[in-house]
Amino acid sequence: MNPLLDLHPEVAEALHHGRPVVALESTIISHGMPWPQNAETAFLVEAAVREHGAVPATIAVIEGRLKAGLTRAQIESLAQQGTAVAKASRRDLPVLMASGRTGATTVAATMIIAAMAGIRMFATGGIGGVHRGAAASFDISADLQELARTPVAVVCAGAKAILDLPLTLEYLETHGVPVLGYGTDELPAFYSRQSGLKLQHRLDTPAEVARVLQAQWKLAQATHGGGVVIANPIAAQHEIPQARMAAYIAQALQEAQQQGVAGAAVTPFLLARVSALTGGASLATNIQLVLGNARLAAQVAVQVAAQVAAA
Ligand code: PSU
Ligand code: MN
Repeated sequence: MNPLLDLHPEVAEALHHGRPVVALESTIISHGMPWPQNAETAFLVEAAVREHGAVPATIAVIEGRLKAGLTRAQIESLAQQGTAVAKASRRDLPVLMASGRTGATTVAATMIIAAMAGIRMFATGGIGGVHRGAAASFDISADLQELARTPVAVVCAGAKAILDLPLTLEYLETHGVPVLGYGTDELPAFYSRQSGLKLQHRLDTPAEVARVLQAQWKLAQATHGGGVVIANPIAAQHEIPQARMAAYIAQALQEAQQQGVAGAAVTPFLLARVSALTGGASLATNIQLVLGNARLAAQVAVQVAAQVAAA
């Protein structure tokens, strides 16, 4: 076992027996949602993974240790401390490890720890991406670079609508990251089912997705290839159509600019502002889309395990 890593006993046992495991991130808990909805959501997401036949492994850095699988108390503490916990992306990991500090892991850092643990499926809300105005700010999430190099499949509701979605897709294409539409021909826009951006690949069942992942992992081994994005639109009854979101997003972006919000603070600021501007509607949608992604990730993980066992 990797000496940097602590596996929760239930996660270790499942991995040892080739049973399905789904990784979950913790930035969404500490920085993506307010207390107490963040703790409630984290527990609901773990329950959704279990209901669909997989073991959840929520990932974080706790007092300098890389953790795959957290206790209830650890999740609760990350939720309660909120933004007092460091937001940990790839660049932050060695500093947190060396200083024994705690960090909530982004998609990028969660992928790294999942890969170290041998977990290939990961569910989140939305991946980071190319920010609007990136030509001037250079603000491109490290999530995209991680998807290019680390072989983990990320189920998400597309990229957050606060981003530049066309440029995010271009970046993923350049870096050879497959983006699979699940039951859709276009990239979902997080709160909304549609973005108007066509995808090249559509799959309609967990078994089909699992077969593509198996192929990608073989390729990744031979070519040092990276991850896969599984883009799963929010259920229709929970979506906020793009036209309604556009004005709120524009206002949140303007406020961020006026207040000089930059760097890692941008994404949490925008999510919180959009939530306030929509009177909490975007938070309810955010919770539902994470749950939907957790269910699909578990279903795909179950299919992967079955296909491996049958091979
Ligand atoms: N999706 C959400 N809520 C979040 C995030 C994504 O629904 O809080 C977080 C993820 O952890 C993602 C991060 O990795 O935002 C991206 O931040 P940045 O743009 O600074 O890379
Ligand atoms: Mn950024």
